[in-house]
Parts: sequence; C-alpha cells; structure tokens
Amino acid sequence: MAEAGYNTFLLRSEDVYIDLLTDSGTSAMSDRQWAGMMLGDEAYAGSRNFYHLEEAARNYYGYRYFVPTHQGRGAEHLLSQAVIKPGHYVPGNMYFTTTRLHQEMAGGTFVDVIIDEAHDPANLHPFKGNVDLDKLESLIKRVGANNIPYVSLAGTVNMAGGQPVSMANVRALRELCDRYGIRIYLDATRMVENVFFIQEREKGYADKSVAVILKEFCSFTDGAWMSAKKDHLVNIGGWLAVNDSDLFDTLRNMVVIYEGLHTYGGMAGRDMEALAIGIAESVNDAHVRSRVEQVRYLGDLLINWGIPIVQPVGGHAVFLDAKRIYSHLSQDQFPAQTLVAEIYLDSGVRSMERGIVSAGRDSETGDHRYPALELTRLAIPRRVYTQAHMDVVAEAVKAVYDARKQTRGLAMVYEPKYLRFFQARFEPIT
Ligand code: P70
Repeated sequence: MAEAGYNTFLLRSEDVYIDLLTDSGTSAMSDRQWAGMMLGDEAYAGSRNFYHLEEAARNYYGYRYFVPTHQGRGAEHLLSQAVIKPGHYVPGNMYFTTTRLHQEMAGGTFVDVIIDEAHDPANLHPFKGNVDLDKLESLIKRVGANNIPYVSLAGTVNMAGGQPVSMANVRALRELCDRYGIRIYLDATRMVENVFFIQEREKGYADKSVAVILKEFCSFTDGAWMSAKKDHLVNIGGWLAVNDSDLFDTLRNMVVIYEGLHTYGGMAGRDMEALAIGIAESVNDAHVRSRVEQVRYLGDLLINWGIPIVQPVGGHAVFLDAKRIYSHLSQDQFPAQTLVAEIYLDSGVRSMERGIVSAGRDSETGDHRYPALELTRLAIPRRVYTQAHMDVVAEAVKAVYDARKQTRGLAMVYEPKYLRFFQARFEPIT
C-alpha cells in the first residue's frame, strides 16, 4: 500500500486477491464471444464485424445511426465536442467523472438535477436515479433552453450507488424536454441493469423481457453513448448512436480524427465481433437477474451485520458509506480512500474510492468539491466470481468495520490535474 501511495489504482494486479476495483472490462467473455474473436475481419475499412455490431446495437437499442469508439470516454469526447458550446449548461442525474470532465472541457457547466433522495445513502426510494423535473425546469427558466444542448441522463447512476431511473421518469422527462425543444442523450453503460430494476419494481413491467423494456426506455431519448466494457461483457469497446442525421454526419467525421475510421473507431475487428455477441448476451433475462442478485447477496450480508452501505443495493456494486463508518474523520482526511486502503491491507481485496477524491476540485474556485456521498465501491465483475468470494469480501469488510475506531485518515501528497483519483498518492496521518 505504501508503495502504491495508498491508491489501489497504483497496485499491480498480481498483488490483488479478489479484484473489485471495477466491473469495467473485467467481466468474463463467453465461449461464443471467444469464438467470435476468431472471426475477426481485420480489413481497415468495412469489416464485416462492424456491420454485425451496428446491427446488434440498432436491434437492441433502436437508434438510427451508429459510431464505434474505443471505449466510453471516446464517445463522451465526441458527443461533448460536437454539441456543447462555451457557456452551455448540461443538466444530468448526478455527475460521472469522465463524463463531466469532457463536458467541462467542451466549455459546458454540469448541473446536478437528480432527486434529493439520491444523496442520502439510507433512503430506500426504489428509483434513486430519477431526474428531479422541478430542478430541471427551474434551470431551464434560469439559463434558457437555448443554453442547454441536452440532458445527460445515465442508467443505473454509478456515483449514486448504481441506482436506477424509472420508465415513468424518462417518459415525463421526454415530455418536459419536448416542451422546451431539448435533447436527451443517455449514458447507456449500465442501462441493461437499470432495466432489470424496472422489470422488478415498476408496475406493468414484470412480464416484459429485458430486451423489450430496454428498447422502450431508449425510445424516449435521442441517442446514447456506451462504455461496452460494462453491460456488454467485453474487455474493450464503446459506441455512440443518435437519431439526428446532421449530428451523425458530424460525429462520423470527428471519429476519424480521434478514434479511427468510422467502421472500427479504435477497435479491432475481433473486438467488434465479441461486442456484437456480448450485446445479445447482455439482455438475457436470467443473466441479468443472476448478475444483480450476486451484488445483492454481498450487500445483504453487510446489511445483516449492521454495516452502513448505500441502500437499496445497486446494480453493479456495493457501496460502503465511509462517512458513517469513519464518522470521526473529516471529509478532507479522505474516509473512503482510507477504507479502500484498510480493506486491501486486511485481505488483498481491491476496491475504489467514490467520494471527495473522485469529485475533484471546483473548476472556478479550485477548492475540493465536498460531495454528500463519501463512498467506497466494491464493484463486481460479471460472470467471474462465486458466492464464496462474496463471503470472503464480506468478512474482510466486517473485520475493517470492527476496527474502525482505531483507524486514522490519509493526507494527499501528490495530486495530478485531471481525474486525480486515478494517480493521486497518499500517506497515513500519524
Ligand atoms: C468504472 C468505469 C466508466 C464509465 C461509467 C459511466 C457511467 C462512462 C464511463 C467511461 C471506469 C472508470 C472511469 C472513471 C473512473 C473510475 C473508473 N466507468 N460512464 O469503473 O467509460 O471507462 O469505457 O471510458 O461508469 O465505473 P470508459
């Protein structure tokens, strides 16, 4: 830990026992996906794998035009540069680190319009990812619809603890945005997991398949971007899809500058084939259920032991409430980062900070942003770990929790300019 500056991003994976740093690019590909890897058509232009991929994305998400990218942030970059102008405001249901940075670098200001319940780890609202339509409408009235290029809507909101958006909410959001002529672009990275919660919790959806609900949800939006490294069960890949043909022209032109030709966007042909197959596998109802229920299994163990976590348990990860666990530490002693380090030291389990370090500094004042949520994330890769691994993780968290009163915080001794959580270094406060 000392060598890694108390930052789990700086560890070598061979020094990790159970790796819950992220569910991104870490899922296991199926036999069918691996078979697809053998069918790579590595032509520079017009690879057959590209057409399979385009067709799969269109089939399951329903958008008209498709642009491949190397991963999610490549798509965020293109969309942000194409539609955000300096002075614009981009409302969204809580920030995501890379998403907000790309929006800011294009000259926009991100405005959080998620419902208040999302900022309270203990609140049991079934759809804590919902947009607060009153907050959004008052922003529109304050800055004018012309200064809002789009609403940045995310399925299962990562920073809120993997919390879903309801169908009722996206439908109402569409109506509001139509009244003002504002577009909605969806971060579909974990939208399949969002759909599982709609199927489970929202009236009228219990008998509909994940695939059917997904298509309905997307129909209320104007386009989407995707980090395929999550829902789509691949190690690398992403895409952007929109309904507007002029915007598509712009994006398809930009992709050749930053990612690669518009028929590969930074992916190898074999990667596109594995991704096309992964899209179809991702909407299998039994798969999604077992995935989310594994996360819930871990969460329920911790809840039963009285350990404070974000509830309801989210789709891709269990989020520990470091603010409550280390209530004796101030937020600038980095409670969530401290918890990350302690869990690793106890058991070699790797997790990730999602609190003040991740939130970064205010671009105007230069001060830390102090987010209400100070969380440690245990993200579960798909199709990788067993229930026995979850038991080991739960026991590690319990051991660290039991020793909480003796635990001291950290000081940040190195801070990079962008996305500091990836490379920052810390030392224990003595
Ligand atoms: C994670 C990963 C990536 C991600 C995401 C959402 C909702 C876009 C992206 C970007 C990886 C990560 C990224 C930044 C900080 C920590 C970890 N999330 N939207 O572990 O996609 O990584 O493919 O460029 O969750 O949550 P990509």
